[in-house]
Amino acid sequence: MGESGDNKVKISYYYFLLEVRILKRILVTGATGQIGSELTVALKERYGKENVISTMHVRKPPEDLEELGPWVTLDVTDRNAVDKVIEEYDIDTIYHLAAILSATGEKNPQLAFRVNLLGTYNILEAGVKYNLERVMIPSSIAVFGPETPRDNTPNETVLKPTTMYGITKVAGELLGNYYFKKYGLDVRGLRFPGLISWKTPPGGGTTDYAVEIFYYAVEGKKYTCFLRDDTYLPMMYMPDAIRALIELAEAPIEKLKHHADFNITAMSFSPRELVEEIRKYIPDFEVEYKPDYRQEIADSWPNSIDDSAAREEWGWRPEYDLPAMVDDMIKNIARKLGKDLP
Ligand code: AKB
Repeated sequence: MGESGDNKVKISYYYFLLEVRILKRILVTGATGQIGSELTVALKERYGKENVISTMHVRKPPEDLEELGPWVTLDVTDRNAVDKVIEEYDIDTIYHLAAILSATGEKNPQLAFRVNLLGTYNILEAGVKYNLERVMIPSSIAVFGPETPRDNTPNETVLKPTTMYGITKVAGELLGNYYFKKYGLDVRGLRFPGLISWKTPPGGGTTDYAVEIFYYAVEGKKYTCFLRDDTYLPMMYMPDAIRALIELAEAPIEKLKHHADFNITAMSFSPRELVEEIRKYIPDFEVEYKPDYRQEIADSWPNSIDDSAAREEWGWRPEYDLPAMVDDMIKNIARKLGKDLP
């Protein structure tokens, strides 16, 4: 082979290496959930349809997502099953979203412990075993508790939650940071506030009222809110949440001082303020307040969050505030339900 032939071989070998480095094979656990169903679509658009493997367990994929497979059934509490799917699909990155949220977790703490803690442990152990490039594990404002400062809650603060969900999320953050330090596994995570979206309904959370309420408003029905009208909570619109996850995953590691435990937020409001905003579109919307067991959970969480570490370390900026979110939610839900706004 002449010199130019040698060079061609070298060049194609370099391209091969580059491609191998860039090509991602991503596993999304909990892909049928509120975040997972939208994240899967965003990841497929970014990295290629075949390179994102979605897993489901209890909830089956909605029709419009079915074609966005491959779908795999996976119980994250089953360590062998986790290993098998990583091997079979040659996975290098995991977005681990499968979790039991706060309200369901208080009804069934044993289930929350198993899915959230054992599931996370299995993913981390597999991450080390298969030398994965990155593991994304979202956390939550549920890591905070009644002793945490409530306003502008700092990144570093008291983490003594009083819910099983919160306890498993604190443990998940600590484990993520531990696996990074001990094994060099690149684990990253952020503390999501309540997430608002119109594509896939949330399930079993305390902040779910802020999604349900829109369906009642658009259908012209009275809504009974399970939180008090003055319950302030940090919130975020789903397009911001999806962008946050992908931006954190792609941030240069040398810029990160935190790993599995970034505060992030976009807005804070109470049910009363949300209703006032919705009434700008649907003036006759009626709401009554009947707080239930979820009030105690909400009362243990912050009013607002300081996300300056995320802003400084990976450039986090939310795009949606309360009016922009309500405008987009109302229009999309009206379209989805085939309703005309008054
Ligand atoms: C919940 O309400 O449980 C979740 C959360 C804040 O993590 N939305």
